[in-house]
Amino acid sequence: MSLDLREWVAAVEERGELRRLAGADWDLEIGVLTELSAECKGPALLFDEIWGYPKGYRVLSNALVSDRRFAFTFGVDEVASPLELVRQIKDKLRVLTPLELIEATDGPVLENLAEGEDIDLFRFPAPKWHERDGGRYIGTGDVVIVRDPETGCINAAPYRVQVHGKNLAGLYMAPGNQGSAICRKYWSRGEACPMIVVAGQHPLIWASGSMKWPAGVSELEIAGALAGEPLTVIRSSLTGLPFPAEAEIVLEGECPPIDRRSHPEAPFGEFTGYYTWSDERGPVIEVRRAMWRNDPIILGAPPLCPPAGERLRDYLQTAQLWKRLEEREMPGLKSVWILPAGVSGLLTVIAVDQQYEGHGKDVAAAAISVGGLGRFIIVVDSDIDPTNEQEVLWAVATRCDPLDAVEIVRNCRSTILDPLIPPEKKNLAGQPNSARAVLLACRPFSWRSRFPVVNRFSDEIRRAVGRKWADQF
Ligand SMILES: Cc1cc2nc3c(=O)[nH]c(=O)nc-3n(C[C@H](O)[C@H](O)[C@H](O)COP(=O)(O)O)c2cc1C
Ligand SMILES: [Mn+2]
Repeated sequence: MSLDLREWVAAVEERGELRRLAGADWDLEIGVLTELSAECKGPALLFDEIWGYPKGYRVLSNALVSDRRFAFTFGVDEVASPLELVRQIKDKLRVLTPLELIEATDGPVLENLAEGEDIDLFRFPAPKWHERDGGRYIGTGDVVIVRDPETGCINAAPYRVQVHGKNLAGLYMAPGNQGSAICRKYWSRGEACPMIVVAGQHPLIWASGSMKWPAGVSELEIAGALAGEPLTVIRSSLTGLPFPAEAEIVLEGECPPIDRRSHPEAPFGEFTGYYTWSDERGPVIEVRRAMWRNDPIILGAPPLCPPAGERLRDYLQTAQLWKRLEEREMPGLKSVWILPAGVSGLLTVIAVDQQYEGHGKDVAAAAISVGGLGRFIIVVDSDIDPTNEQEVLWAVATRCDPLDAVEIVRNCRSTILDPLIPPEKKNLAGQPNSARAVLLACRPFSWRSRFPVVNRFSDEIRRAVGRKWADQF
């Protein structure tokens, strides 16, 4: 697959999964239409002739909200069940080898270039996505590219980017993320961090950036591996940072230490389904150069109140958690799943074939230790379909004794975006923490063979009787 967003748009349109909408307002209308359509897993939406903007300046949203488009984009089975889709992505991640970047000196993104006084971020129709957002966000399905000053490694990850002024943007980088750690290295020397924001690009570049990779692994090279074709980049004459030659919009500049320059950032409707954080002194990006293709497309991916919105984060996080548990050679592991309402692993379900006393607890402990935000980890037997909320709740209701099958693990890693962190503990310097609860919703191992038998008919008898009565029933 080519890593050009336009080819992706053309392919999706050909499959009847793209809807073009003309005349919407960047001020909430694009957001509302995106939410309404995402709630029914609708087509990708391509907004054009946006109110107050010339024709051609576009916003694409809901790129991967349907499982079918997700599977198509990742090159896996398009009619697979959601669990099978995630399993195939997990298997793909297991054997992925980064593909070295190809360097070019020219590309479509250089079609337009503005520097200094000519830069105007309001040239692009960045939407105000949610009612109470603090402003317009040009970066939601974006990637932010920085270079580690010590190792020289390039990091690319989606961090939201707000437009503050003609040549001033701001962003939010969670303290645990590599991008944030890299910025701090520059700041601790009193330097600004050179930075590139790619505000429109192929969804696989965004997807690759959104996953956690070991420090030093290049998300841009991973994007190539996911596409099966190396990414072509141009190296900037300004910062030396690479950016995709076929990107739609590239903003380049630097992020000064926050004690030198900062700006209020957010509130912003977040992935948890709340407005949880706003920063009086958010880091800024002083934009020195903007480059864009003719008729540029912003890739928009606003977080929406669960279970609506992109499942990208959950699917990829599930695949990565599953992969890591497999790498630990955890026996009896059947499947891993993050429920749609369990955003980003706040509610994760793991199905196992129990092999020994304490097995469920081992699996849950491993899941906590390999990361994710967590909150509830539900371990179920392998007869439960983890993607079926009702089955999971039935298992909790009937197999999980609160007295000795619920474990609380205190003071684990958290984020200021967690709606349960009280306001007085919300500051970037503090390290908020939160608890994990493990619900062992599997039959108690020691007497599992004597556990009451499920009274649902076996598949065999259901099929046989169903066949016999097929014409009358
Ligand atoms: C749609 C989307 C939006 C995201 N927005 C942010 C954000 O605003 N700030 C942030 O720190 N992380 C955000 N993330 C999560 C990071 O991209 C993710 O943790 C990534 O693995 C960080 O990579 P890094 O460790 O290389 O920095 C977002 C993820 C997705 C999928
Ligand atoms: Mn990284």
